[in-house]
Amino acid sequence: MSDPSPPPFLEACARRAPSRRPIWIMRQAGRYLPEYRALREQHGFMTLMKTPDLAVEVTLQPIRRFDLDAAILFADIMTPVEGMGFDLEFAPGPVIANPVRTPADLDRLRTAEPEETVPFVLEAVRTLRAELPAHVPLIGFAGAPFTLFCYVVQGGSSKSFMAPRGFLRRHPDAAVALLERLADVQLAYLRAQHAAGAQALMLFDSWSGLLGPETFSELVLPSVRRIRQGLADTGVPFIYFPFGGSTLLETLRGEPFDVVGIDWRLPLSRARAILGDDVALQGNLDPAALFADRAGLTRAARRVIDEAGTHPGHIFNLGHGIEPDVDPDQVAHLIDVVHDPSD
Ligand code: 1CP
Repeated sequence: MSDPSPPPFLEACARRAPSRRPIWIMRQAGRYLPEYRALREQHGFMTLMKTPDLAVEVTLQPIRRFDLDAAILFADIMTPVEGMGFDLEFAPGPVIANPVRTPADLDRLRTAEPEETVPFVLEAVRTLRAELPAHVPLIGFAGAPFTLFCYVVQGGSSKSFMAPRGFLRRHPDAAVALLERLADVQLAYLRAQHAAGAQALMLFDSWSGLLGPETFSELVLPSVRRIRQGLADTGVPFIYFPFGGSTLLETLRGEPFDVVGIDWRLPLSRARAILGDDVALQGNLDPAALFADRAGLTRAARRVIDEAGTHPGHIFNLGHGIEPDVDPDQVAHLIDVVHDPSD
């Protein structure tokens, strides 16, 4: 018989003592793995993402190699945005040929069902759910409305995202309308992933840290709540990750999020003091710690564990995605330390 104990990742999300401290790694399927690079030499990123067998294979690569406690679907936060009528490419970050520049541009946006716009994602989720071992839950995900707003108004990546931040100030009503449209599309997308078998749902808010707390809570947080509320009846854990968002945590206290992701800039003990005990924390090893020697990596991982304290709601992760030139053996070592920190 297989192990009857509940998956540690889901236990930690529910703030119940897990049988071991769970760990997964943002961007765990990616370029630091030779097996990913081999596939990527044959196929473009869009093809990997849009071909269910390939997306399944890439998702499973790190699960085969490492003793990880969760899998994350291989897709991108921009994937469902194409269905709204945006021309999307990756170079390697997202590039949008027809960004939103004026409020009138909102009129051309479409809202279509995920089954129509991203059937390949849903098929990959169904297959993964059947293929993953029982102790490795599948995380579905989407981009948070403001982060997607940044890309669709800027038209690509940026350090400061001044075009979207300017749009937010110049056209607050149109900005809120666009955030709501994006929230509705992401909500439908996450619900479809859940229906296809995703066991936890994560919202990546990579750029909300560019905002001050007042702007964030007045204009942006309502669109996150809209998604959270729309998922309540699914009963699966909801993870919100405001990257660079340490200065926003006060505004998140008391929100009904099961898990909040913390980047490496804020020790987990301080995040815990701000957010209170009613939430699990995910994070937050500095991705650069994987470039330390073994002893340095061990120390850095143990420090994160010490900072997490005795609260049962801790999911070990990096504070942001893994870097492409990390040695996979370092990842194996990190996972060992997290599972058995006293060794
Ligand atoms: O060339 C390639 O191989 C493509 C590189 C790549 C990959 C592997 C991109 C382009 N996206 C992805 C996959 C991806 N993106 C996943 C897969 C699941 C995983 O293993 O974690 C996830 C969860 C994302 C999420 C994502 N995409 C975020 C949120 C997390 C974060 O990093 O802050 C963001 C901001 C994006 C946009 C994006 N897509 C790709 C790149 C290079 C970027 C970042 C661009 C930028 O910095 O503005």
